[in-house]
Amino acid sequence: MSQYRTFTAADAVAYAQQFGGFDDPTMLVDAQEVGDGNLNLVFKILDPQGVSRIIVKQALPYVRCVGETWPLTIDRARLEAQTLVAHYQHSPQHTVNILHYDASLAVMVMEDLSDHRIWRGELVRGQHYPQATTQLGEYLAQTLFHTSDFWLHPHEKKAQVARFINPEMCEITEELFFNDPYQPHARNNYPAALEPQVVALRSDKALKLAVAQLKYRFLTQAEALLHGDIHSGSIFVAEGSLKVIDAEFGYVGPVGFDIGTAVGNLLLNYCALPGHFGPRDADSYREQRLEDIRVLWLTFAGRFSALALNNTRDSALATEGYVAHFLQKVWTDAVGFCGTELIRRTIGLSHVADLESIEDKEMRLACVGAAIELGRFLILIAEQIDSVDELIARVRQKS
Ligand code: SR1
Ligand code: MG
Repeated sequence: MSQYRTFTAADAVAYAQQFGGFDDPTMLVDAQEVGDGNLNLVFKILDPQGVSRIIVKQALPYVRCVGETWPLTIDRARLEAQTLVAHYQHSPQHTVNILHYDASLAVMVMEDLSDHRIWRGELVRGQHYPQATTQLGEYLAQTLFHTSDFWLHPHEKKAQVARFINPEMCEITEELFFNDPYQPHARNNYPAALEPQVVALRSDKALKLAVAQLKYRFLTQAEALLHGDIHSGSIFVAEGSLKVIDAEFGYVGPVGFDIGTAVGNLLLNYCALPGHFGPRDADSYREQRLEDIRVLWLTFAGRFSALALNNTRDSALATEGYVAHFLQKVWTDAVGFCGTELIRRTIGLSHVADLESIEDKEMRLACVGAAIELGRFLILIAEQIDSVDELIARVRQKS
């Protein structure tokens, strides 16, 4: 921490010149700060033609979207870099390449993805990337399998748990996902017109019991090295390509959390689509989103299962039927966690552009209300939804 200073654009250029791995570092001449997330500084490092060549990212010692009143560990930069490096080992096609990181400056240098676009923006514009969900399912299967007890030696697995202990970032998730939306809290943020719906959530005992069970799993189930925040804003897409970024919430937790977050963000988009395309024209986009969810889960489950059936070294875990049993539990968790993502992104601190960018106020209200209701419904019936087709049928029935 002693060395830490907040980078200026000039610092970022100098750092990229030193650690960017360019034969001629003098070609890096300028920097543009483009961070639009909740937490960090992100600099595009430009050549003399103004073309972005490489990225320098630095963790600020506080939550950027709130300010210095909410201090936050800069060790998250180390955790982010190490999680991405670990994931890159298992899924190089779909993980951003970290070229260098320095824990004391909380800074990392990574490949430039300017030829890609953030998936969330594309989903909002109705742009379909046919391979994105297969690629995301593949990324999740490779990274989660190879960091789980199905693959790692038990000593290695426990060393991994220790290396990725991430208490401050986990605390954010623990509070924003599982506590804030279900109680009055200054961080909550929702339209006054939805107060009756929010009050109803707070007094729904069955819902709060189900959320408590999900939180307990998030707190205790050290299953695999999660990305920890795999929403559509943490994913870049281009034609035929998908790259995951932003893993500062990485820790060893329940596999269903990553799946549920990914599915939850597709469902947030599903809920928002009528606000962008009108109720009737939204139908075909919405069907596409449901198909995305189907492909995502089936790709993940199929690949994870094949990897586990062929590569599990532990004889007990290799018992016939255990992988299928494990994946069934992952699925149930995922449906529940997905519900909590829908609720925390509508009632809690951190919202999504899918809903926020709906121009018509009444329509926006209707879409946000539908997302809250769908989230509540999924948390309550997660145990009864035993397949992705059942999930899709229930979502259609609800909307
Ligand atoms: C205080 S951080 C709020 C949210 O932003 C990040 O992207 C995570 O999703 C976190 O929950
Ligand atoms: Mg992020």
